[in-house]
Amino acid sequence: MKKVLSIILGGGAGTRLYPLTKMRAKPAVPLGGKHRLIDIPISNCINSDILKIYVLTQFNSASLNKHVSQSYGFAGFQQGFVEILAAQQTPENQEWFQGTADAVRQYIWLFEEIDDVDEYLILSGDHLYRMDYRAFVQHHRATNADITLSVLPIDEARASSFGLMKVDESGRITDFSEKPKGDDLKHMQVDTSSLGLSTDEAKLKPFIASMGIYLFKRDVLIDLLKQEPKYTDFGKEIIPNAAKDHNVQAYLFNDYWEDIGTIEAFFNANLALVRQPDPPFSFYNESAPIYTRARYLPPTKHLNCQISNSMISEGCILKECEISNSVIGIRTRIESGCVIRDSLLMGADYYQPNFERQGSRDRTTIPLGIGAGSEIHHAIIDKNARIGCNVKILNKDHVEEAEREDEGFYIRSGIVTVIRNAVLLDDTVI
Ligand code: ADQ
Ligand code: ADP
Repeated sequence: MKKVLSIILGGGAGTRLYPLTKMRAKPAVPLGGKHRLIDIPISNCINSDILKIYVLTQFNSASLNKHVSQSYGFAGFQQGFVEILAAQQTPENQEWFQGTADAVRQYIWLFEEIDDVDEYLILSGDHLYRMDYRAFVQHHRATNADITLSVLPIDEARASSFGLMKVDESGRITDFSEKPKGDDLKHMQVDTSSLGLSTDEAKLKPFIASMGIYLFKRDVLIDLLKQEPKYTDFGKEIIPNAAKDHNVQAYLFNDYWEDIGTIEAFFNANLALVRQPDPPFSFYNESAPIYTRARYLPPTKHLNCQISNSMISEGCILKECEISNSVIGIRTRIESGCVIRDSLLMGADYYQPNFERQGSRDRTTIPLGIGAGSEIHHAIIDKNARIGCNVKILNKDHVEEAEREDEGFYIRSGIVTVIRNAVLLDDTVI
């Protein structure tokens, strides 16, 4: 695995996860209470012995740099590194990354310079899954592939959001179509029992989808990016064209994998962590842990709370509240009489001194956390939010989409998302 260099696509404009990406790069979006999105692919790499890792991001953010430098020092890992590469303007290039392939192309001069690399592993920064890339790399080498895609069978309802393909008996991809619709979608339907699915499973999932995870032979990636400078995207251009005249192989990954690049998918994946009895993804796996920054936070205090089916991160102070089916992030403070249901609270980046929490209450002095008597249902509360007393976040009018940035929140797919650092005054009702 020493000969594999990993390149993580950390995000474009970040519109689909907005407003979580309002004040941070996408890889720094908090996940599951104490992690961040970028911890997933980096941990999968480390657990697969792939220790040379670059993260490409459209813009740099203090929280991303701090998180990566403080989490992945790699003192104990020989020759390993995790480095962030942000899009930058140069005399030759006046533009930001135009797409996934363009992002890689703009730094190809750097990737070429890394000695002793046989393959480039391209990963996405917004997927939730646990994968041992070693089996994937071995499959690529065994089939002498130019490119290998990690793939999974998928149902018709979701098929058109993915790159779909046809494969021959040898596993070679003979046709690839990026997010086809209508007749083009029908044309990509296949018998997935050839992948080893049972007849019933194959009926339910008659499409083979790309997970957006690619392994390239070193020279193949360099040549493809240099030959066609106008190809800016892997899924739209590079992969479909390469499938015509290269050995592009499919590697089946039949396990939990979720693209969590939209608010709805992100929210559902977070809440799925507390699903009973079998959550589809678990952070509780000692053989392949998901790493993050060590923060040395104190344990959480529960003062007469009723908590069910929830994950409570470290360093919280929870007073006489009711929490169910929720994920509660680090340093969250919840005051008396609150009810939190089916929600994701991201917590806070810092503690507020007690003298600041007390005293007269106006817009600027509402303390961090959730004020007494508040009720939150089916919502995301981003970090450092200050929710007043008796606030109700229920989406009472069943709004699907709303942009109320000046009032501190968005509604996307019916999920209220309170923006980072937002202040909601006492008695606000959403
Ligand atoms: P999408 O996920 O729709 O489809 P895209 O939006 O290009 O593809 O994103 C792929 C990854 O690259 C994401 O992690 C994204 O954040 C990141 N990214 C996008 N633009 C970037 C940029 N300019 N700079 C850095 N990173 C960027 C892709 C494939 C499909 C496949 C799905 C699986 O194209 O074929 O089925 O992934 O989710
Ligand atoms: P995390 O534990 O989530 O990784 P950090 O400690 O990295 O959080 O802090 C995240 C952000 O919060 C940083 O940008 C940091 O500067 C900011 N921050 C930390 N302490 C304070 C504070 N007391 N007031 C305002 N911002 C703070």
